[in-house]
Amino acid sequence: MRVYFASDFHLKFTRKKKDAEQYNKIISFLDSIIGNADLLILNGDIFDLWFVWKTVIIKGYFPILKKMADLREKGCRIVFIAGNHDFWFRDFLTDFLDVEVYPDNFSEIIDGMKIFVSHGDLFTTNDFRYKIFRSLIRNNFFKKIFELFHPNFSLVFGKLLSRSSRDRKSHPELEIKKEKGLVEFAKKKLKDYDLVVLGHSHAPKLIKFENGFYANAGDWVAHQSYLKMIDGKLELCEYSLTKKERKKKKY
Ligand SMILES: [Mn+2]
Repeated sequence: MRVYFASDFHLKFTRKKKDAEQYNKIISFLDSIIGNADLLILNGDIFDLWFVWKTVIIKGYFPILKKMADLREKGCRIVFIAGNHDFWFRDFLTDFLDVEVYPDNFSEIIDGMKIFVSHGDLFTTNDFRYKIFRSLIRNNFFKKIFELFHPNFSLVFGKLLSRSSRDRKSHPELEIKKEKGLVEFAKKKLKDYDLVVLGHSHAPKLIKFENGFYANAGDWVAHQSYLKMIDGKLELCEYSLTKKERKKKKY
């Protein structure tokens, strides 16, 4: 089976020029796996901010949603695991795009490998404040309030929340601590699994431990990294555009 893992695209809903290049690379990457992938696992923080109202979706995400639809049409199964920036799902991804959505983690046996995939924001450090913040913003009551306001207003507010979530990881010391937390968690999990894939740290990694592998698919902010598992064989890759693609229309 051909499995692709990617996380932390951090796609913005606004169309600024500086984001266009990143968007272009992501779309081109997804294009490149159409017809070559049996399963795509999107492991959180794909959207920098995700929200679906009862009747409204965010138009800035149309190109990637279209690409997901193309992948589905060509028979690629898509698994989407919530991150700390995208967790308010409602029905859109599942009912309109036929994507499987998991709020916390995903596990399955693929090509004889017992795999566990999670974004990882819960496993970084013993951050009690973050755990409270996380359960608060994932709460249905909070979601209902957010929904009451006009999208233009809610999204500005959401942007502030999303920024506060991102700023938490901007100190280098915290970054090291965070990565350490993920590795520690993965090591424990490897007692029961052959492969543990996390995201969140934005640091691409593939490490072989005694019991199995820990991998982090990295991000598409500082890298263009993804993890590939073809017939059970793992490879950490970096995507780059061809010259022709660079000239192509920007999204
Ligand atoms: Mn994250």
